[in-house]
Amino acid sequence: MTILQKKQYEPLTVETAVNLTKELDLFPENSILSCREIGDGNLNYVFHITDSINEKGIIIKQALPYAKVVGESWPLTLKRSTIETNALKKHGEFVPQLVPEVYHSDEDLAITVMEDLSHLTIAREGLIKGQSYPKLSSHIGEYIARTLFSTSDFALHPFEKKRLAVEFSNPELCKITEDLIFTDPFFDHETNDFEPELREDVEAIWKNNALKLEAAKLKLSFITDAEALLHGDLHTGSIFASETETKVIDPEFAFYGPIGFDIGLFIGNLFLHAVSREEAHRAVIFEHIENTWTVFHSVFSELWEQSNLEVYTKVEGYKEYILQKIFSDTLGFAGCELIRRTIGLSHVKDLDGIADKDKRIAAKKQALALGEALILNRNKWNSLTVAITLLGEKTA
Ligand code: SR1
Ligand code: MG
Repeated sequence: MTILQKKQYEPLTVETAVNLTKELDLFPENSILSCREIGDGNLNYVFHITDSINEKGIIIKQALPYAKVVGESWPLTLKRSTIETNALKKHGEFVPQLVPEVYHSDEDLAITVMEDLSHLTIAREGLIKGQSYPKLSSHIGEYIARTLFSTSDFALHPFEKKRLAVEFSNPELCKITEDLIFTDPFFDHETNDFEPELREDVEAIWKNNALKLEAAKLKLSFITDAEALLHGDLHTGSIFASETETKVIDPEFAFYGPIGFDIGLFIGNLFLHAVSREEAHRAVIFEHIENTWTVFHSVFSELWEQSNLEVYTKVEGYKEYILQKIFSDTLGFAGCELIRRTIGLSHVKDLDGIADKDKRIAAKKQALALGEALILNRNKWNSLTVAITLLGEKTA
């Protein structure tokens, strides 16, 4: 196979992925390798290569030069593969236990070769099946706090922070977010996708100037607040989990942005999952939502106390001001995620998978109403309990 020598991009197949693995010497000589393409995301190929002799596996993720979800008419930079590799490595410096290990990467082939996580399940899939992940919110709260605090101006020398901000400049992927999360769902745009039964609610959003004004402010914050190296797409499909373990994958949208964006996306996806459940089975998800913020707040505060780089971290009231800004951003970004996953491009299985049409529409209406409330009240609400109460009682 010539792929490695030529270093010329071409999409891998199951055969060339195995050949590449052999060239890279990633398995012992006596290995018998097999390979499956298992990518079910919107953008990339994911090859799972296993060795039946030594019972080991690896993952090769390859970026395609277009968005798989739409097709070749939507070209997309291959540089996102390098961003993903480097973000996994950078975040791995702070939370090695919560991200996959990277074994190899190749910028020309747009591949990242990493740890096999097939003993875990994608959190979204597991939650839909009713699986409980007792550690999920504690792990994600810790992941967010450690990766974001440690890459912020509170922890880094300003030269290093700005060097990283340049390294992780990710305009094309950010543009997807700017369009699909912050713009298109709030206007009558061709990318939107919703059932006719939701048209009245959707048109009310398009006509709601107060809501659109807040969405505009959130979009501006996403574009301009270079606070920390975000994951950038932290939904429950970007997380592998078991009862005891959590691994965050897929940081191809990583860039320097507002800290509340990662928390908001995660919490927003938990809300999307909560509304897909019967009320009686929501309590465990509500606990995860509140616990995410509690753990984030506690670990971030602990790191803040230890920080000695930014002199203002010692000034009374500054930490509270920063955490209040992050909380308000979190609510707003969660609200945008609820709306875009319901009526924009790229839905979530939690809602689209509800077979009963009336129940599906009811859940989607609840997601839209909650999304609006989160955006509009983000500067008034000082806890997540108010948002949770909007969805009903906290029953078991
Ligand atoms: C065209 S990409 C659509 C969505 O998939 C990714 O996971 C991001 O969430 C993006 O917005
Ligand atoms: Mg992804």
